[in-house]
Amino acid sequence: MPQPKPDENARAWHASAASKVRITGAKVIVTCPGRNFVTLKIETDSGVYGVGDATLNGRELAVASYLTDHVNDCLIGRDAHRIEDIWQFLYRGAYWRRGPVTMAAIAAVDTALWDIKGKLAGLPVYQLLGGAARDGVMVYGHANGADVDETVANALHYKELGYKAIRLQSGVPGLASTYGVSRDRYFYEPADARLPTENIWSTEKYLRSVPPLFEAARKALGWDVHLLHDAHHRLTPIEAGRLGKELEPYRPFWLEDATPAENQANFRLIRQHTTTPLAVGEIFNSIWDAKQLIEEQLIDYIRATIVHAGGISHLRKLANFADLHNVRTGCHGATDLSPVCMAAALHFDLSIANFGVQEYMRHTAETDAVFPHHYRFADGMMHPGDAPGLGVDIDEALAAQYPYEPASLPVNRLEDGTMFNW
Ligand code: GCO
Ligand code: MG
Repeated sequence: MPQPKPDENARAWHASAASKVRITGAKVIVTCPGRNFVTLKIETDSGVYGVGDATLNGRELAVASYLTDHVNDCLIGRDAHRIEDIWQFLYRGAYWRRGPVTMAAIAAVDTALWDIKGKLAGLPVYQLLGGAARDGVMVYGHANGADVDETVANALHYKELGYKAIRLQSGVPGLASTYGVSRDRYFYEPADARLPTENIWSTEKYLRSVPPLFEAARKALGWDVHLLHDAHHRLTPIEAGRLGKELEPYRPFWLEDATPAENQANFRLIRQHTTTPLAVGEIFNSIWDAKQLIEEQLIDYIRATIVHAGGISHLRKLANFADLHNVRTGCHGATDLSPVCMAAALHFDLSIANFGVQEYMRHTAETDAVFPHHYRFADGMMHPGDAPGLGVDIDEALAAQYPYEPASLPVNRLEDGTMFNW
């Protein structure tokens, strides 16, 4: 066989340009069907388009502007197939790396491009990611209530619905309001007012309230269901160590966000005192936020998610790194992450080796109508469905009927007025 001459090689290589799918448009859609969502829609000359979630709770318009003012024009003319190249262009090319606004914007582009690639291939995205590594995705639901009895009654209801994993959050005696405790059984929405509401917090009262909640829950629910709890960054490491130790007899699946994690070494102290599994990372936006936590095996579950941590591409990298260190995933899935993120998360969860659990809070009927989707829930498990791409869409005409409404997350003060963690 004669070797091809260099110029023939070059021609063959350039011929692949014919398979390019050019991006012809990118637009941001902001809608508020009960709460604000930011969606990026990328269009191509093939007629196929893709969608990506860009919602950053309470800071929605910052990401919308980042995309509209700094990203969308750069996408026009690029080959939509080159997901990694576009990711690197937006990450390295920005000079200003990381941060929730930048990474949510990159996530939206990345997610929309995976959607496009799936639609062009005629395959659901999980097939492009290596195929299903399990039959379905175990999700946890939120049982909460004003007191222990109400929380346990709600947990029983979730068990009847088939949930295999349930998060327990209860009102704290002596405190007027508690994070994670909603007015509605299914729809928890922390962004509750135009400007931040100021709540009062007492760690002492809280710490007294959690072990009795778990004791009552185990009595009522038995041992065949996973129980989870979120401390929402309210504890010091030593307080978290104590709570973890006190919960050990009830075998919690995890204690979430025990302490703030800017200082990753915080978790060493917690680990020295308890074998309760630890989860953290819903506010992380990059693999670098979790490097030490993972390398030193200071956590058991990483909660970073598609929309806030650079999309499917970056989250896969993070999950693969975590897998080397026995850390599993437990992606954030509160209602402020749109159904577009939920769909992407389910494709990701289904395909990775070290999946742990997926948070699932049902969206309102208004939100579901704006974002028609193929994912489904049955017996405590979810599946993204087999539609090509992500299997989720945005009804733009309906979205336009719900204009943006400013809304903020509350803030917290200690009983003496000291500003505290939300
Ligand atoms: C969770 C989270 C939420 C967040 C909310 C903030 O575990 O689901 O802690 O309750 O507070 O998503 O945007
Ligand atoms: Mg949380």
